[in-house]
Amino acid sequence: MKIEAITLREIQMPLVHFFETSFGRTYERRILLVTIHTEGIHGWGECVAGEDPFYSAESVDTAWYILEKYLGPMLLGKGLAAGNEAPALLTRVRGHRMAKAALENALWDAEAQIKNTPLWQLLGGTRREINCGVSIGIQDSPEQLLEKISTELAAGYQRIKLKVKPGWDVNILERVRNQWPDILLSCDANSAYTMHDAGHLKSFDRFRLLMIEQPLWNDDFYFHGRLQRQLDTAICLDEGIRNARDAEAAIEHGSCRIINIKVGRVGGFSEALKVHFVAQRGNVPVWCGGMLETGIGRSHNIALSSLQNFSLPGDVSASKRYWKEDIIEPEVSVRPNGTIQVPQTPGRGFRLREDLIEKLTTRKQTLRAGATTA
Ligand code: OSB
Ligand code: MG
Repeated sequence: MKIEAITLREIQMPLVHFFETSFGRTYERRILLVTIHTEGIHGWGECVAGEDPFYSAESVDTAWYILEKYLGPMLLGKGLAAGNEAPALLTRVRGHRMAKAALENALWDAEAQIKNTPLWQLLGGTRREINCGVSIGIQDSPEQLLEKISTELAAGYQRIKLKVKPGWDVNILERVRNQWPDILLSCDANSAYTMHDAGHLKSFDRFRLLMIEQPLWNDDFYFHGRLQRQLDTAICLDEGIRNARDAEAAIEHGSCRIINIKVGRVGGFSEALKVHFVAQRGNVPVWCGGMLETGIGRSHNIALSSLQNFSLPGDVSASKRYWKEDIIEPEVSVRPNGTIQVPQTPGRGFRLREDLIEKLTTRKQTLRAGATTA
């Protein structure tokens, strides 16, 4: 694959319903999409960085800057045999894993098209369908939350994950557990607690949660290990796992019993696969996290989720939960048994609605070897 040009593009899409975590509320997404132009093929990648540097240090604007100034030029004019050759070419840039992932994943997307192979097969997946859960944000009232849970259970989702923070946790979990004693239930704190809350977090044990996701600092696994030894409930790390080395250290230290893999958070498909295999060797199940993606990121998450150790329901759910109109067709839909069928067609398995993408575009820039054009 000779990299002839790279297009950076920002699109804006309002969410069907706001999404609130312990770090803030989002009504509208700004999303950076990357297109790799190679041999008449367009490979697409989605950057999962948020509008603000609140989930992690990256944001849409930092990713754009790093892609334009450093990562794009490192690939332009190069010839690559496969997407998995990208990390070595980008390694001089430290961090900025979401920006790197957008680029690397676009290469895999192109490679799957060129090889006329489904992306999931290229990644080494085996599952024909993936198990789906939902992540439900903090709402304006507990009643609104209970209603949302009812809707998602009726749609067939296999696991409900609730966003929690101090003041929206035990009171909420109590009501949910009273209403649904037996559902698969978990919670995600996005680093809203400290070790001063260890006793409080221990009291979550009575809700029989499948896991509590990233209760402590985003950059920690030492204290998560200490906390895990005090809890019956499994800790799942999200923010804390940046790469396979982190996964190995966290597992060895006993910081978690489950790992959430987000391909953007770990820097692309290559590293996501490594995390998957490290966890598999350590008997730690993984599941695929979500970052409010459009259909491009969503289709990539489906492909990744087809690997064997993705044995717990993920946060990959139907397009219509997020978007009035998704930018792929067909949109991602979930069957009544709470699964998504892994597409058997070559590439990402979903066509792009390029006219719609064009309409939603608020800025666009094409980088070419030795030149930059708006
Ligand atoms: O921590 O998993 C998270 C969304 C934005 C930032 C962080 C997280 C999330 C979600 C949403 O939980 C998952 C989804 O895409 O549905
Ligand atoms: Mg999380």
